Amino acid sequence: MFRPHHMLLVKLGGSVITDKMNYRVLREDVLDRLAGEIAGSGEPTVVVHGAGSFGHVIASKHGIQNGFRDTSQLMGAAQVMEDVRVLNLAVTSALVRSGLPAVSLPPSALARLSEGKLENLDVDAFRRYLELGIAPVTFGDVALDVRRGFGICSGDQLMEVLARELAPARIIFCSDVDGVYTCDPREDPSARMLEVVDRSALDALPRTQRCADVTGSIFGKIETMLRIAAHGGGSMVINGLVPGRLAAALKGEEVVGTRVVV
Ligand code: IP8
Repeated sequence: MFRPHHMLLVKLGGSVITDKMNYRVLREDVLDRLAGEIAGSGEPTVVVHGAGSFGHVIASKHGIQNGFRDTSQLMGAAQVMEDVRVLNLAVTSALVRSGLPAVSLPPSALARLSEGKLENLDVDAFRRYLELGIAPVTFGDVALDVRRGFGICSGDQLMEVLARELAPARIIFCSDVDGVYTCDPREDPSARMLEVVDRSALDALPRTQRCADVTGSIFGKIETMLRIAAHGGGSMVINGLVPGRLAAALKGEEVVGTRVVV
């Protein structure tokens, strides 16, 4: 039975489940392990995943995030929708193989944007599948935009709306690093991980990071997490590449990572 206060909300970042450097390359071993950790929690869960190399390159090449301008974008939009569906099927299948009944709920069909902002999502469908004991799986996708024709609905926008509407007990973002750092740990060895980030800690971070994503940098992600926290949902960024960390975080154990609080 669906008990909202036990419900878990997990984002599998595109950088964790895909090889971000190579178009449409899945990290199958990582995905299978994370699916097992999610299935092992035994609690009702909504899974959101990013697009990684299945979405960002082609979306950016065709400017899908800026809306419909001309027909030359249409094949690009269709290609991105196809590619993220391929990724989504891999995620959903991995969950089902791990013993968790799961269903795909694609934003291209169930969401409406307005000027790039997620305004409308069929949250009732998520609730009803959860009540049945089937885990909804949604993802960064192309979606209809009532002002711009189409746009990009990111996994983080979905996290924000689902966190607000479903009030999960735990909200976990899986990244490919341990948490939020003072600067990019891959480029600067003096980078320090922050255990807690609030508004003032975010404002103190140097804004130097480059970003290839059409949906924004780590700063945009933290802004989203701060809005989630303002609605009463503390969330955490953890490293999904470390075996067992997601499983422990889902159980509410103390794990290495960054908590985002108001
Ligand atoms: O990876 C972006 O979603 P994200 C979706 O969650 C596309 O930022 C299609 C680029």
